[in-house]
Amino acid sequence: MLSPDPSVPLSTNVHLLRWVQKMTALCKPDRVHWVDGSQEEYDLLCEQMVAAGTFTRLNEEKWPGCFLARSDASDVARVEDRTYVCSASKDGAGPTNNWMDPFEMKKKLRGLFDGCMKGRTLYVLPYSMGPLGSPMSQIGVQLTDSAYAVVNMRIMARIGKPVFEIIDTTDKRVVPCMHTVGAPLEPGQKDVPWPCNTEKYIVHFPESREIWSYGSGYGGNALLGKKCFALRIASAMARDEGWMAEHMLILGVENPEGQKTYVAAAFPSACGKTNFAMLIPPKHFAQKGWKIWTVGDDIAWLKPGPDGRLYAINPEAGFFGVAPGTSDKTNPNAMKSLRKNTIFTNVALTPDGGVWWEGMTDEPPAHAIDWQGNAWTPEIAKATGAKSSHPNSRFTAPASQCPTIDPDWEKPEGVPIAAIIFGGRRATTMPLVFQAFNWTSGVYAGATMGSEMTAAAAGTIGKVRRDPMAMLPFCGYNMGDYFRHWIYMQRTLTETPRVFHVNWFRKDADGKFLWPGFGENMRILKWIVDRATGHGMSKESPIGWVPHYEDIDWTDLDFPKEKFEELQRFDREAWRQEILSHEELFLDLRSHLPKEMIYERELLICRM
Ligand code: TSX
Ligand code: MN
Repeated sequence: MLSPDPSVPLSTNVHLLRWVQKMTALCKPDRVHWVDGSQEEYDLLCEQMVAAGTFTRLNEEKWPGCFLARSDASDVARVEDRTYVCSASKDGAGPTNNWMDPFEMKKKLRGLFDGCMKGRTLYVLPYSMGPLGSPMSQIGVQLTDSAYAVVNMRIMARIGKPVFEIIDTTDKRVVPCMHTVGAPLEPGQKDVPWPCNTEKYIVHFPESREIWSYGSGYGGNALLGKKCFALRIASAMARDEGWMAEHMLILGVENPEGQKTYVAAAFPSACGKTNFAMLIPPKHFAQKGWKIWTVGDDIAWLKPGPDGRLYAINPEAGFFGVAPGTSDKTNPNAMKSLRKNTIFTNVALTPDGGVWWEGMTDEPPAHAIDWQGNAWTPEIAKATGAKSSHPNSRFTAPASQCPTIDPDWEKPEGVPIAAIIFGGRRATTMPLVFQAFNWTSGVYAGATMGSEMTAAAAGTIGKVRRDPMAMLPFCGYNMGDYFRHWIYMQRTLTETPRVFHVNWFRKDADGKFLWPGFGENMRILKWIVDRATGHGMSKESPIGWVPHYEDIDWTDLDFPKEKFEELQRFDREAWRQEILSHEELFLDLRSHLPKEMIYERELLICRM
């Protein structure tokens, strides 16, 4: 039940109470609201946002419990150039992070936060990343003036009273998270539907384990449990404590005998990570009894278990997925997950009170209201190129609504990981699949992974953007030290996961995709699981173990051997270039690069 007076503290922890008091004095909100996490509270906040024009309630019959939010046109994505890792030394953050002296930054932030919540409500939002009470979970408390952040966090994390109880009854450390949209209201000033500030700061203090976010209400800038905590702060905690915080999906592959093998996979953006996490096996596999179970689609926390294997939890409770391109064809399980109790941001509104986005259906609606609130028709789109939905528009949906959610997805000890998959979007060079020779060569494969830029500025198309382990924007410390931590993890494990690299996006000479992808990826996944469990066959190549044509189950797919050989072809000239560009990455990271990375590169050169 919702408390009649939400200003009454829901915790007795003196440190928490003192901090809230101090931050309230700094931010000067009109009201303080302790978030209990109840359905009534959620409904009330959504109702208030409907009244304020932030939310539109969707058609209750077709989209029960769903809302649409339109953000300010300038507040639509993470802001990497405004994201800081403020470790004690610049070296600690490394060359791939923005850095400022922590004392200077604190001073700057205190100035910005002084009076930043005038006219607004300060919400005290406690959350657990990971299942409540799991030994692998972590607790944060976000102070925010954004009701949008509160209701999204209720889907993405475990929040409210049970978390206050953990804070009050255990000595678990709490990560303090400050968030404001940076738009105080003068007395009598009318609010806008999406308040934000043109000045933005997303700041992490990895030593004191704090997050301060100023000026944005969108996604990763505002839902501080996700990228800020579960990746940037958690990666620094993990380094210190001997575990790993990774930008990875987790899925379980169940074979016809009922045995489940779990894999974790890291891909750069625009590779279809959410689609892969919810993969639907081809008919023949399904009929034989193969099943894919989803544990998570974005973040994995991995820790050595008592048996010396690596165990993973999904620290999140929902999916914050990119809407455009999601359809009953590309990802039916995502579509079923978002049919109810979902918050949509920056997609189009249809006349019947539903939502639509590019790629949702073959046939666009005849009329819609676009993400900026303007009339949109397919004719206007044809003439002007106007998109109905922002390319970074999102759905926030409860993971529990996914038809393939793994029965063990909230197991406190996590699930054992047998294989780690890296990948990228590469038109050339990279084969469909290879298995690294060992843990260290697998770390090398992850460290050097990348994607080709698709629609970037002129001249950059086809250029590989390196994104080590898909962590470039999310590592809370020096990337060179991060590679060392990966290598070091082997010492704490009696069984390391096998490491693989995949590329669903290799093209032929005519620029056509060689591989059908999507559900057909199951065939590759089966080989990966066969290899990781010690059954599958393979042959040696200069870059790793690769399947023979016969090692893949091709039932019901007309995929000739010649085409497979083209997909897997080792192009010596292309690999020369590839290895040279690895050196470019290593030059940037040279001061902290572990020598194993240099040795692996030398070995690769020798095998060529
Ligand atoms: O998500 C994708 N996956 C992984 C699925 C489990 N996508 C979409 C990427 C954008 C987010 C893919 N696109 C995949 C893929 O495996 N492969 C491709 C490339 C591709 C696109 C269209 C076709 C084939 C390949 N169409 C036909 O073959 C008809
Ligand atoms: Mn992500």
